[in-house]
Amino acid sequence: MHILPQLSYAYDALEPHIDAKTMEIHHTKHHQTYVDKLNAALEKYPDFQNQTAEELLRNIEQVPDEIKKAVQNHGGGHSNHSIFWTIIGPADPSGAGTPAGASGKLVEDIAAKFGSFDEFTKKFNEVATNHFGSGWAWLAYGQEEGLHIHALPNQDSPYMHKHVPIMGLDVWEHAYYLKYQNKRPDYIAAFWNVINWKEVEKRYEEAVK
Ligand code: MN3
Repeated sequence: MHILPQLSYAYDALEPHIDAKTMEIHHTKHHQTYVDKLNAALEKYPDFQNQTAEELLRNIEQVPDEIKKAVQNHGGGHSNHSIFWTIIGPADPSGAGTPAGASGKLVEDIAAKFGSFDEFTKKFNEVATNHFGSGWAWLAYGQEEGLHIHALPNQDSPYMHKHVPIMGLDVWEHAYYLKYQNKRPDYIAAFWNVINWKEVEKRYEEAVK
């Protein structure tokens, strides 16, 4: 049984950047629905019930055809949101969570790959802004291409493409519409204030091991 993970902070902890109501609905309604529909899809397939969402997605070609699309959508939704809640969080008052305060491999490799941290944020914002319709913008790691930025539609997971999601931004309207309405770029700009860089860095270090 897949279960909804708890957040390590309150729904209002990301105010004013992401509002409490959006956080609550996003977590308790949207994410819960992905969890429920993933469990429902796996009901008749006990052999697949003990795999994590990440394992199911990494080996999506082994998932039976009858439930492949459901696992892609709802397993992807469960995995993506589970990551998202950990890579955002309340701002660290010491500044240690900001990229400026980070001295690790991720910041160095971002600069090496994208030219500078500013170039990286610019590229990420462009990809997130220009993605048409629902989906996610990802900073992902692949063994061949290293760090890269790309958007994926709907709840498609980087794991399905043999990439490790390092940092992602949900650009479905449900992630921002209450506060930002049609102004997706304002939501994207606000996102940079709530990134938990320690967690992002940890994910990258795990990925490159
Ligand atoms: Mn969402």
